[in-house]
Amino acid sequence: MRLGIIGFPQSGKTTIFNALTRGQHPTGIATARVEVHTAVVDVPDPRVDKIAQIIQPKKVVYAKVTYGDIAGLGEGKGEISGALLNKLSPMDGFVHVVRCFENANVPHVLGSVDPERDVRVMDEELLLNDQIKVEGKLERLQDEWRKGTREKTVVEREISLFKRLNTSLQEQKPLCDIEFSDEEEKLLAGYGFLTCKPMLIVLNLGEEQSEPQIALERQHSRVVALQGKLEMEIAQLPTDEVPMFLQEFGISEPGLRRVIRESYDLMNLQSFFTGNENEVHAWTVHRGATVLEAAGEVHSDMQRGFIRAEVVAYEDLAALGNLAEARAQGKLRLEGKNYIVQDGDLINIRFNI
Ligand SMILES: Nc1nc2c(ncn2[C@@H]2O[C@H](COP(=O)(O)OP(=O)(O)OP(=O)(O)O)[C@@H](O)[C@H]2O)c(=O)[nH]1
Ligand SMILES: [Mg+2]
Repeated sequence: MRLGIIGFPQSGKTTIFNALTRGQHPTGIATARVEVHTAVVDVPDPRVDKIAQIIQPKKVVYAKVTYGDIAGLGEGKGEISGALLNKLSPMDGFVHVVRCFENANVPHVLGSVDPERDVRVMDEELLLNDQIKVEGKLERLQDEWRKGTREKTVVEREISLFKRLNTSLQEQKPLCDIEFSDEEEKLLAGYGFLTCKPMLIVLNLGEEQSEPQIALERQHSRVVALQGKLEMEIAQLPTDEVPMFLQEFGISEPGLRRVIRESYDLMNLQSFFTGNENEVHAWTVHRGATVLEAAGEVHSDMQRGFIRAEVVAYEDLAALGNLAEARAQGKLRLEGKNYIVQDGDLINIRFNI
C-alpha cells in the first residue's frame, strides 16, 4: 500500500511523515520544487507478535506501507504540474494533512488557518485535474470515432463512460463515488485519476487544541485528528520511553497506528498471516478476496498449483494456544479455492506445481 502525503505548503506534511515513519527529515523548509521522500514502514499488529510467540519462527515479517511525503502541492490555484502529477498518480491513496495549529511564525499560503476551506480547496484542485484529463481523453476519443481508427462500438462505449465521468466531475463529485463495472474499472486503472483514490484527512492540531468539526463531501474519505509536532517528537523517542509520554499527554494510541488502521479501513484492506518454523508473515488483501487470490499474494506458484488451504482464525489460535490444540478442537479447517478470507486468518496453502 502506497500512501501519498499531500497538503498545502507548511501544513505539517514532513512533520506527520516523520511521525508515521520515525523519520528525521528537516521540517519548516519551504520548497517550491517537486520533491518526494519515501519510507517503508511495518504495519504494527499485535496479532503477528502473538502468532510468532506461538510458532517461534526464525523471522517475523510485518505487512508494509509506503509513505511518500510529497512537497510542492497547492497554491489554491488548481494547478498541479505534470511533474507533480507523476508523483501523485501511482499512489493507492492520499493522506491530506490539514493545518489546524496556530503559529504566527508559520504563515499560511491562503492567509488564514481554516481547515474546512483547505479540505474543500484541495478536493477542488484534485477534481479540476481529473476534469482536464477526462476532457482531453473525450476529445481524443471523438477524434478516433471520426477517423475510424478503432472499432466504432468500442470507441462509443468508452465515450459514454468518459462522459459519465465528466458529468460527475462537473457536478463536483469525485470519481470514487461512482459505481463502476469490473470492466470499466480495468479500463480506468491506468489513468490514475486523483479523485478515484481514497483520502484520509489528518487534522494537524496544535498542542491542546480541540478537534474542529469538518463536513465531508466525499464518501471515500475519513478524518483522523492528531498533534503532528508532538507525535513526531514521540516517534523519535527511544521505544521504552514512549508509553510514559503517551500517558503524560493523554494520547491513548500513537497516531501512526491510528493512521494505518484508518487507511486499511478506508481502502477496504485486511490482513492474513502465513507461518512456519522459518517465518511468520503478515500480508494484505482486499476484503472479500478468495483464498486463491490470497495465495497469489504470497507466491504465483501457490496460486497456480493451489490444492487446498488450512485455515485457522487468529482468535481461535490465540485462545487455544497452539496449532495442535486448534486441530484437535476442529478449529483448523480445510478450505477450497473459493473460501473468502477473513481478517486475521492464519493460512497454510497446500499446492503442487
Ligand atoms: N505549533 C505547531 N507547529 C507545527 C505543527 N506541525 C508543523 N508545525 C510547524 O510548521 C512548519 C512546517 O512544518 P512542515 O512539517 O515542514 O510542513 P510541510 O507541509 O512539510 O512544509 P513544506 O514541505 O515546506 O510544504 C514547521 O516550522 C513546523 O515546526 C504543529 O502541530 N504545531
Ligand atoms: Mg515538507
